[in-house]
Amino acid sequence: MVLSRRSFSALATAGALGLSLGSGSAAAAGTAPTGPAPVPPEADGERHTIGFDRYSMLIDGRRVVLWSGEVHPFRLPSPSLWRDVLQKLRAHGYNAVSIYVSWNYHSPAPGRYDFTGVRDLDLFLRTAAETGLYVILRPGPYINAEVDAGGFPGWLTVTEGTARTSDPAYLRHVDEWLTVVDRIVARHLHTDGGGTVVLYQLENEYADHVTGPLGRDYMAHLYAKVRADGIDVPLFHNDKGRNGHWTPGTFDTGGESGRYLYGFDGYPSPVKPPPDWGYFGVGGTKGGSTASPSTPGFMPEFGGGWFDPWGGAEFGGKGYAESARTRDAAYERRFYLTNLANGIKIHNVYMTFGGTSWGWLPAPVVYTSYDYGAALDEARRPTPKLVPMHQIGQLLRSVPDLAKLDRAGPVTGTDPRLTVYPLVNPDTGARFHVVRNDGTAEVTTPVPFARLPLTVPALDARLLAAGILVGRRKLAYSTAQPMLWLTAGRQDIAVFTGRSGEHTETALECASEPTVTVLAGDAAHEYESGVLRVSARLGGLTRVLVEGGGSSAPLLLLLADDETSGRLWRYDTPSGPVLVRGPALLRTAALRGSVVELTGDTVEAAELEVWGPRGVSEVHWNQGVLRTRATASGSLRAERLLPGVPDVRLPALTGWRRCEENPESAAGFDDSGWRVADRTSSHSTTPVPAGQPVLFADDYGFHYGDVWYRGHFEGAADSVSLSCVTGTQGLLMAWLDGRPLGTHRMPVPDRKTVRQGTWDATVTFPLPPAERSEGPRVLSVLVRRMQHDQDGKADDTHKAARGLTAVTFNGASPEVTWRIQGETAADPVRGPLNHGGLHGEREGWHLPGFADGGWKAAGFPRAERRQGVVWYRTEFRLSVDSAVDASVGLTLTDDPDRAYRVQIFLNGWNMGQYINDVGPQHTFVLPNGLLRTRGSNTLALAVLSDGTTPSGPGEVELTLMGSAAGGVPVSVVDSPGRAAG
Ligand code: IPT
Repeated sequence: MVLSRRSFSALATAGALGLSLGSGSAAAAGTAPTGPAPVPPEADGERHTIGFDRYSMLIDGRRVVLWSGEVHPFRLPSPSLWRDVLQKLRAHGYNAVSIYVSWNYHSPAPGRYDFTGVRDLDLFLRTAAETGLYVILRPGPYINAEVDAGGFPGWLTVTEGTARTSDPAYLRHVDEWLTVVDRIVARHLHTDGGGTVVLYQLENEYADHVTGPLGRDYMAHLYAKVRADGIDVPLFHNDKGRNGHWTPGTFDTGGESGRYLYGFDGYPSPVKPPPDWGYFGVGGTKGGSTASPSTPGFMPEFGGGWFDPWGGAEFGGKGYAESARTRDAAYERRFYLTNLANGIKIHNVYMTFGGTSWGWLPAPVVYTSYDYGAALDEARRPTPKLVPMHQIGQLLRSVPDLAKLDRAGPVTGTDPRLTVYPLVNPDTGARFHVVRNDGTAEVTTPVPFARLPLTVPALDARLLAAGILVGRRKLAYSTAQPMLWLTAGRQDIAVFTGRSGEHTETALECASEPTVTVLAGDAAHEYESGVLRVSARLGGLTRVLVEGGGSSAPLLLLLADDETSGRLWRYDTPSGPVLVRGPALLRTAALRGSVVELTGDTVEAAELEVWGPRGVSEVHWNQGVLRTRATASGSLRAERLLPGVPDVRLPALTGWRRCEENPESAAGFDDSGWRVADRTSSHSTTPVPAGQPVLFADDYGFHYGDVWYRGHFEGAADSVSLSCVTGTQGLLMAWLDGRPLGTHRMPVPDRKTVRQGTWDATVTFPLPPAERSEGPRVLSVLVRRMQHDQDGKADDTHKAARGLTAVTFNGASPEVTWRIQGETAADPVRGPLNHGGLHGEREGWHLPGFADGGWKAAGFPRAERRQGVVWYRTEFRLSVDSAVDASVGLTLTDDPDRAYRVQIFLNGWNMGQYINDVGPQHTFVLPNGLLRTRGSNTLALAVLSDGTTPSGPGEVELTLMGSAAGGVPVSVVDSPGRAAG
């Protein structure tokens, strides 16, 4: 008989529990089976039911707690690296990934959609399925997400109709977008085994003031549209807080019920105690499930960090190290365990990998890095924040009792400084306590069931369990947090964790006295009245082997401190689970006969120890055969350490060549090919000034980056007043007949103004007396637009103008003909957000292969005073070992008083904007794939300086942000040069 992967695991599960389940009977009966979680999902071509009840999602009738991390494919423009990030999620215990799809990233113009190359959504969804992760899909149409216009395409900012309402003019565009997205998504739904998409979000944090008909009809329209497109998984919306907005029944779902979930987002302050939104499930009093009693607790976004604004510590921005510090590993334990205690069973951490808002993607409120202080940093490196995620994620996978919890009666006798949430699984009787310390002093407390007291460090939390199965035995209780259990060969293995140095007590029910061997570490044990108590001080890995005592199978008890637990990797293969200890990451494990083939990463030299199914006798690591020996723990252990990562040497950047631009400022520049700015009306929310043409760049099809204006007039004037709207950090610079008039920069926002500012200004430049005589004149203006505002409140704020808005001459009223020039057609490979309208960008100076032979050699640092734009280009070669995953960044540093900014192009890709006197970002990630780690690369820097100070660049160097031996194979991302572009 040939067993499919799924029926094999069902049988294995039934066997492990000593039950006699017929294959598939649990799913068929619609009951929720207990036992270890099923193997990770895959695109298996089989039908699956995806439902839910008030406790959790039910996939094929089986309870699943979704433990998800938010990742934005558009913030990692190198498709090979998607696999790296997704493998890191899976390895660390996540079973799902949540993604936004950003409309603007895929659509350069109405009716034009691109899902190829770095935009290959199909590939991302395939990779997620291959990695064994469920997918939560969030295609907007509005996403917010700190991206330009909250994800709306530039072209949508000039269309009629009120966005985010049922206005038919807007819905026409929305339908076009959803049609193309849904066509791809429909191939990856888990319902028919095409992929692993199990949930789909409509809109995003839709404002409460639109709960009237315009909003309700809009939501109903989206629901109907998505269903009509064949999306048959449950749909949901993310309420901005636990407000009870957009719960089932609040808008028309076409007569369907039970296929729409209520979800709400939470970004609580990390310096206050975690909020109780009330319990989802049975029991509990306030809030919680009262909003939506028949759907499970669902947080589509829970803050795992926070975004950082421009400006450095003295302004709003504190840098991402600060986001990671205030929402550290202990924050995760306190807040996420509280969420679980409140019945949240679909839990998505925003962000888990933040990535990079490259090009003109970032909304004005953020700079290029979107590191977010997330568990995986912008350079894809695991941070210590992954450890609690790993512990909790593995726990949810191993202990299905956690998927159905009711509040239990109160616990008495614990220290009142602790908050205790008692929970019980009504079917299995398993009990859990989430114990949290919101104080700044460590608390040691008696706990009712244990002999040893429990210590909870300051500002920390833990989960205690009693009555769960660990392999073929039952846990009476433990003061250490259970992490996982599995069966490997003839023995069961159970892992418990806690902080290093803690005294823990773990008690197992044993019908008779077992034989106990302490194989490693500091542990003592005693047996009394049917209970074996093992007390251990956590440090490294304590190993206790329990044999006999009424069970046929030995149990290896592993007590791991945090650091060690982060080096324990469970991987479920079709032939059974594998547990690996030692390396920095386990990516995959596969069994071929007696060989277990492992792939993964090391940073330092590391031990390797493997527990696998019966019959495994040989271990391969990253394709190499290891010599191993069998241990008393029932594992195979490599005789030698796995090597760490070899040194990675990066070259100095030399051979720079320099070229000045902005010919547009010169009187004689030929602008006859430019668009005449002669429109008289606009759909913008910014009023068109009386008697003046529309100057808003978007109205002429220029949506991103810099835009030039040339105003031709005759006659004398004393001064000119220029009004512009730019978004934070925008600027305007002007010339009259090639002579600089000056620059106006938006002030660096402070903490208060960063969000509310409209970032408009009017600046008056006196005209030089020599230029006041009659005669043809040209006023040239360059506006660095930052991006469009987001539309978080659904009041069309993304339609605020960008660019010049009005120009008034003083002392004369000449007739002016305005011509405008912004970006050229969207780059067919790099997409619409890659370049703006600088002369160099229009001429391809940023692209590889551009003939810069005529440019002059130049060295850094530089100190020249000039209003305008200067470009620098160089090439560099890398030869990073292909077995090394190096994370490389470009770092710019200079005297912070120098007023200039740099647009950074790597092989033609716009990797972000550096503002020397604003900050805080100095290092820009250059993702592998865009970066040729074995070959030649082109760097181009477009330096914009206002001429008030000497301008750099100062130091420009490559930085190694981290490295690991291992990684994933990386394909070079197509980076066409001038000829092909
Ligand atoms: C929530 C958005 O849904 C999400 O897109 C992102 O912008 C996030 O905030 C902040 O990074 S909105 C919520 C904070 C009101």
